[in-house]
Amino acid sequence: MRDRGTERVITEGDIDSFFDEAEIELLQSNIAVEAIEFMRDVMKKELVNKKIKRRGAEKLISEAMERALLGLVDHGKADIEKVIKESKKQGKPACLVFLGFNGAGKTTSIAKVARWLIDRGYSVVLAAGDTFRAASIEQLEHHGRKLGVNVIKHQYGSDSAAVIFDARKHAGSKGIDVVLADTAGRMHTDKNLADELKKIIRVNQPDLKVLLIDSLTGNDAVEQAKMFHEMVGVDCVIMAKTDVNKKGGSILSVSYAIQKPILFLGTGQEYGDIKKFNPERFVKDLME
Ligand SMILES: Nc1nc2c(ncn2[C@@H]2O[C@H](COP(=O)(O)OP(=O)(O)O)[C@@H](O)[C@H]2O)c(=O)[nH]1
Ligand SMILES: [Mg+2]
Repeated sequence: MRDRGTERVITEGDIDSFFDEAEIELLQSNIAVEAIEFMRDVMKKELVNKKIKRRGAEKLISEAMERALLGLVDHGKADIEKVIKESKKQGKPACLVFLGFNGAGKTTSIAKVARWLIDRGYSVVLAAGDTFRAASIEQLEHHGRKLGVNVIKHQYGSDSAAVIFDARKHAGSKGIDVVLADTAGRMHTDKNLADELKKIIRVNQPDLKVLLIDSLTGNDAVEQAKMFHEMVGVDCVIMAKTDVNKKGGSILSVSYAIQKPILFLGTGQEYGDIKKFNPERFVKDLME
């Protein structure tokens, strides 16, 4: 920094050397390289040529850092209740389709979201749209029984789009507010997954496409999010298993990569283990 008596002027080099020092720590907490570059740019725009007193430097930088982090993750609110109310006005049930790889946490999160909605007075039906994975239908039915909600299912191997269509029809005729639809999540290379998901979306025109990301995925989380987003367009994200992986970086990176809000964080295996995501609070906690 150039000295001007007790005042200094912040240079680009100051920000660069700050990031050179912080980069490893940021990467280790799973913040993706492109997200770090975004933060570097935001901080340069805010701070370069600012005059500061020697004492105030740290506070100024940490405040700019906080705003840069918020910029990564603040992509509006995914307001699930608003979506439901708008569907209701149009006289139809809201349809939420859950997407993500096997093991990401789709089925568990559907059960948690169902409970969350029931607690808020909404009626729910589940659609067993994962007709591929062994025991997936039974797993959903198990949750349905425990939660006291109906599960609409066909046979294994049947057309997932049709199962979800039936669940919507069922909900429409019974005046049920929300359809939560499970889907299959086979691996990357399986082209059929893309075809199947595209068909589900085309046939059912869901109100929210909710992507499930396993927090434990680490850096691959960003690639997964981009892949699903390119495939069908994701509206919002649930990050599961944040109780197991305390690093918040992949949450920021995923949200930044597809410029979509985080809806919930999964925080455990029980139905109550789901938390509405609050960007401001999240960034404040991260800075501590
Ligand atoms: N600790 C923890 N485990 C979770 C969470 N969400 C899901 N799981 C577990 O992750 C595993 C896979 O979840 P599942 O819902 O079957 O994933 P799916 O294949 O995407 O449907 C199960 O053992 C779940 O209990 C979470 O937020 N925290
Ligand atoms: Mg499942």
